[in-house]
Amino acid sequence: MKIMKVEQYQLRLPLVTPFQTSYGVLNEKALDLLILEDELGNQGYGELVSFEQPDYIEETIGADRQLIEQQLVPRLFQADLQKVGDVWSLFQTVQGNFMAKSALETAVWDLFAKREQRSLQSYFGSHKSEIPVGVSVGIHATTEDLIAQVSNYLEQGYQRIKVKIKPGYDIVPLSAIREAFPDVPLMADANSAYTFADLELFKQLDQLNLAMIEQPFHQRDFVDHARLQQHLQTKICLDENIRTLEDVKTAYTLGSCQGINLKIPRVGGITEALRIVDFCQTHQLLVWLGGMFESGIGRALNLQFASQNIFTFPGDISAADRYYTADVIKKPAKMERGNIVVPQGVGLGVELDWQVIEQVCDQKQTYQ
Ligand code: OSB
Ligand code: MG
Repeated sequence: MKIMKVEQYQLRLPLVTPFQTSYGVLNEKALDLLILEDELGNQGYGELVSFEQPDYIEETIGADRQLIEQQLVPRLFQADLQKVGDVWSLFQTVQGNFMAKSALETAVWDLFAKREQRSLQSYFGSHKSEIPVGVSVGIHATTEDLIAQVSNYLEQGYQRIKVKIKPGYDIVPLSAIREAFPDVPLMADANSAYTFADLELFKQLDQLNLAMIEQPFHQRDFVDHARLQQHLQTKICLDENIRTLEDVKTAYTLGSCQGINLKIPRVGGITEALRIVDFCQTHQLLVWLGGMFESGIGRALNLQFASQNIFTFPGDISAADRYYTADVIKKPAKMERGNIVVPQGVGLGVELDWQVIEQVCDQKQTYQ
């Protein structure tokens, strides 16, 4: 397969409600839609999910756009892709920049699936038609607001609540939720905001019957996460730390965590994500699918990927209306009784909504 053309639409989607984490507040999400075209005129879709600020990880959407133009697209144009895994090898000479690679790599997977007239999930050997989902709840001004929001999500049917924490906003809001909802699968996500000096706080959180505590410490730390895990019954789950299979091996070997929040873009695409799933399966390490406030394109990918049997813990894959007022695809994802249906059809199984795309598009690039 030859890639003949790449179109990149730079979009801005306003959030339904601001999302606050230990990094700051997000009011709207910048994201790029990538459309790859092969020599037969098939199109594959990818989403560039990186943020404008280099806080979650070091990548930014600005730097990723440059890398896509200067390094990745030229490699794609030179290649003759025989099989879907070839694009992973093609990008191996570019270090890091996982989300940039993923935007193109996942679009190539969609292209192959469309050429071969099959769904993306068929490549993963999965047949599940719907998957259980949870919701990630941002930092709120008051505990009352937080409880009201959690209660609203639970009424909608979400099967698991994840709450963002930061120093000074942790044990009080989490205890309040636990008291109000004693049996709800509940977890906390610190987005790297603490250090081992906060051990006593984590021992308190350990009493709340949390499903997991996500990413308590620094994004490159494996050693202190391992020390912390030894003091806790609650599973530590790593997010920011995990960019490659090698990171998973390090975490597993050192005992830095007992769960992995796997995000396809954060590990550079589907091929690396599959390698990680395989390792987790072999070593019985809990893995579940996280999110990056994707639009309908990235969410369709997440739904296809999360339809594998290994994903039993509800992912951070919420309905489109939890994130945005309008989506870039027709038939945006809906949640019913805590589940979202995996899009059917070839490839990602989605149809673009050009009316919305044109409304929210700042700029378009074409490479050919
Ligand atoms: O840390 O998991 C995270 C969103 C953006 C960046 C990082 C994270 C998150 C979430 C929400 O927690 C995930 C989602 O619902 O898309
Ligand atoms: Mg996280």
